[in-house]
Amino acid sequence: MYTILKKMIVCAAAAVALSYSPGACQAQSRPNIIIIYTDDVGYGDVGCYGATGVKTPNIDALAAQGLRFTDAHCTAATCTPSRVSLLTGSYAFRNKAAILPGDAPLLIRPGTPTLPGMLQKEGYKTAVVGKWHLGLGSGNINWNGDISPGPLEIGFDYSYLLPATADRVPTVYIEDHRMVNADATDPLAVSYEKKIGNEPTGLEQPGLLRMKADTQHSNTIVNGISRIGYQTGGKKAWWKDEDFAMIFTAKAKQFINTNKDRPFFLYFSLTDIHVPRSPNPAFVGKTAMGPRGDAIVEMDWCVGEIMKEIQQLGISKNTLIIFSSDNGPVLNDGYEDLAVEKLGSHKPAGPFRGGKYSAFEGGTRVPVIVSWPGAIKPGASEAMVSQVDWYASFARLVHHELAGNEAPDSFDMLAALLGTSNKGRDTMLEESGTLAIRAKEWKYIRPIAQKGPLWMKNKKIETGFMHVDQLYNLQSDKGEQRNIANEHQEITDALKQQLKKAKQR
Ligand code: NG6
Ligand code: CA
Repeated sequence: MYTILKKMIVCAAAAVALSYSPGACQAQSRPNIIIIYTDDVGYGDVGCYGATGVKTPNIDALAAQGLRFTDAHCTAATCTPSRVSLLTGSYAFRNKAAILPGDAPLLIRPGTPTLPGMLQKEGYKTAVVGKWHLGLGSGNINWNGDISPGPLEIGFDYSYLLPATADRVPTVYIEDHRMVNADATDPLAVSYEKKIGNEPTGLEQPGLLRMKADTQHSNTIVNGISRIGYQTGGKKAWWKDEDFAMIFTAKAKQFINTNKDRPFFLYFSLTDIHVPRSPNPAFVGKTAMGPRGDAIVEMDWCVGEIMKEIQQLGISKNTLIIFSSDNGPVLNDGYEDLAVEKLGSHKPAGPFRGGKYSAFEGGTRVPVIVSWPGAIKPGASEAMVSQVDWYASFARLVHHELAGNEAPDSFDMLAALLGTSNKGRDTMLEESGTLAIRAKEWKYIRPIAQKGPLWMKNKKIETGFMHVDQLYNLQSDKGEQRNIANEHQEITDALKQQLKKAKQR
């Protein structure tokens, strides 16, 4: 009874939002869903969020036809944890998810409820194209054989992946269970422990490099760029970084095209603007900010291509696109590519303090734009929303009732995401090297055991990690400049307790 009632309410709400007749609700309220998930794009890196050093006309157009969120967050200040939360509706610290090496086993084990799996059950065709960074296989992976379990075992019907990060081996594409362009006579091997094979490394032969790198990024050289980790063999499969945007966009478009007549879910996970930044020649020199700025232009192009495809196929009104990023911005993340020198007055984190890796807002406050022409009234929203809620919100959208063990940290925020309500979360956790909790205008950052590092010297990022309590009022102090934990001891204590409770749940 409750389920039927809930469905009727959802249907009525959707009908109001969509101006569709209730009879048409079932079909129309199950739009295609495309998540465009960018890598390391900061709040201030996008035109409609105030970027000054680069133009992003396509993303701005998406925002102009949709809803632009000003207090939206990924769950963590680094990639793997944010992705775990997005795909499982669970905070990543619950299973200690951290940045993975390129040969790590699949982190989300088969059987775990996932967002794509839920949509698949509800009749959606599902795909992931682009950066994965959630591990593959079960340990000791044979890159030349069946690479499994992977996305296909946790809810995706199709996958075309960059397995970890652009700066980590293996530097090959994986399509479904197979390495693309595998060559039986030249098998690929990967190691994160020691050098294998005879390929030159950045440390040994810096003269072969087109970008200087730090020690961690100075292992096997691929395409003139040294990476984290060692690999040998499989040479026909090695990627060229300049092709990423074209290849991933083509694969994404192909999937959209094939599935245009049925509900589909595409997790389009761009590697832009993560290091090493090596955009296609079509975008080189498009900004005065060097490769980092040009990578933003490339990323914006990818968004435009997807929008164009949707329009040309005539499925705009039945397609919800949600654009965001997996963590805050970073300039030098291991390579010298002039990101620091050519920044000018551009502010990658916008008005917020810190960036990638930080407990400050710059770590997790990211652009979030939701577009669904005809269903969402264009505008901006101040609702506090988190990517961990996309699971439960999309479940509501497709009338899926969550089981007890499904998406445990995910709240239904569909009304906020569609703009029919301004109400976001009451509280929300932000994960970095520590944990923070937000409640309305307040933010409490939990102390770390040891002093510092407050400042990541090589990256010039303020981590926000302190050995004392931190409390900020984001309404009067957006930039988290004044720690008022001692002045407001009762709020500090209350938030500390709430954080503890949320963590234990
Ligand atoms: C870090 C790398 C950094 C980047 C990051 C992952 C070092 C010193 N730094 O460990 O360059 O690859 O991992 O970025 O190795 S993320 O966006 O995928 O989280
Ligand atoms: Ca990232």
